[in-house]
Amino acid sequence: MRLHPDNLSRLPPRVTRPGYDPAKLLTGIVHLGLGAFHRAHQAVYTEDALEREFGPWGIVGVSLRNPDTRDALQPQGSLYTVATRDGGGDSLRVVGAVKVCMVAPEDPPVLLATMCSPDIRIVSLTITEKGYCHDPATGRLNLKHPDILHDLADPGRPKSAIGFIVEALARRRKAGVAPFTVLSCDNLPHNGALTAGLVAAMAHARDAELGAWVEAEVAFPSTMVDRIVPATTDDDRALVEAGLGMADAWPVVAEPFKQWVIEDRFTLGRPAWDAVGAEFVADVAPYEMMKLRLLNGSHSSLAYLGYLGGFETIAETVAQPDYARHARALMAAAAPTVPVPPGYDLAGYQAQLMQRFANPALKHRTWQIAMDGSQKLPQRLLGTARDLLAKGAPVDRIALGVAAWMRYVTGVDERGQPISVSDPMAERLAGLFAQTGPDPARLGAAYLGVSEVFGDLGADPRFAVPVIDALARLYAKGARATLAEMP
Ligand code: CS2
Repeated sequence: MRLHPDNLSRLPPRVTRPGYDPAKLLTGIVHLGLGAFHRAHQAVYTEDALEREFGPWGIVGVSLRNPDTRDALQPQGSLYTVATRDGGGDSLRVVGAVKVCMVAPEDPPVLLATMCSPDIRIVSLTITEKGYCHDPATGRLNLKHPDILHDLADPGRPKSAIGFIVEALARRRKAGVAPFTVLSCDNLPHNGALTAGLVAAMAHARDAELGAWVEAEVAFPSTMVDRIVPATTDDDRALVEAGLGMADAWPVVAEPFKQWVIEDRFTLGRPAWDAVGAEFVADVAPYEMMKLRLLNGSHSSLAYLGYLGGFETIAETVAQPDYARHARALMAAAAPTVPVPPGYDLAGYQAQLMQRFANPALKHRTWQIAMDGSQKLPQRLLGTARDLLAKGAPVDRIALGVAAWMRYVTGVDERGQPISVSDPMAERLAGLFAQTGPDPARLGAAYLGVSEVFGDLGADPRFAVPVIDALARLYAKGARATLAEMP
């Protein structure tokens, strides 16, 4: 038996299921980036909101690259399970908020037509950092990005999320349909303003009037999103199947904690997310900075150092006292650079992060978090370093994380084995390593010269010296011993 709307009544009583009739759900949101994170985060908030206040807010979930999620969910009437996991076991919930699944490259015009429907009032995004096709150091649209070049040349069959949004907005404008609200839910600083800038830049590149209209008429609220959602494994599938008494081809597994902070600027309305725990604020910036620098900054640092030290998951990594000490010290160093959101106690926030990282039931792979570091470092670690330098404060903990990233992206681990580096700049970084070899001074200088990542920070000796020093220690002693010797 397979999870399906017709089989909902056969689920064991302890499995939560939609309290509304999924057949009656109409769609109002197009979500680009139908990954595990969206399904365990915004879709769950939307599910809660539908339970509280039913309305036409079903989600059209769109994969921008491969058909796997659609292939798994379509035979299930788009239903899937969220398994919430901590040491005490799993609680299972079948979610119905994703009403339809689509694969953008299979038929771009169909997705564009959907985005142009007046019923669609929000287009949300979890396309990961690299999906924005921007220059991570400056936040500007990369007009040389192949997908952006393609979408400018052939706007009716876009490839990039930005290309889809611009073309859909242009068509709505022409047809006199009010623009949807664009809601970025990625871990990028000022994600609303960043997305607004990218969409406007592409619109301007096509037509100055369209650009001006985007700037004047389209709302791009910023958000801070948080929930740890590791990639689903076959073991997860088996556990969920046992709990459901039927198969779910692609459940998602998440920690109990979740948080969503949103700016309330929705020109065509929104689900009752505020009634179900999302926090609406005038300015997301302090929340986002707190989360990016404390959670994601230590996540990335732990991921590179943990992987190099031979640890598979974050929980295993922080079970090592020297690694836990590093994460605490990194957060303590970064905290003074973070504006404290109203009502927050940053020390308490950091302690809670350590507990979340330690959740032994989550198999969150260091390799997964290590992905796309070239796109992540600027907002996770480099901004912190800049602010610390401006205060004259030491940057050694930040520098160690950056050096571990460098050591990692060479693609060779501490035992000389290959690392499968997944990063849009992987080839370029491997090419630089091929020129310098494992010489910390030359390698460090070459990587610090990658201006898309480091901007002008790479040329600042107050940063470059501790990074190269840390890289030398990582090469000489390895990650574990380097951490053990940190004061
Ligand atoms: C992680 C994030 O993969 C990563 O880079 O740092 O996905 C992290 O788990 C989430 O941002 C938590 O909200």
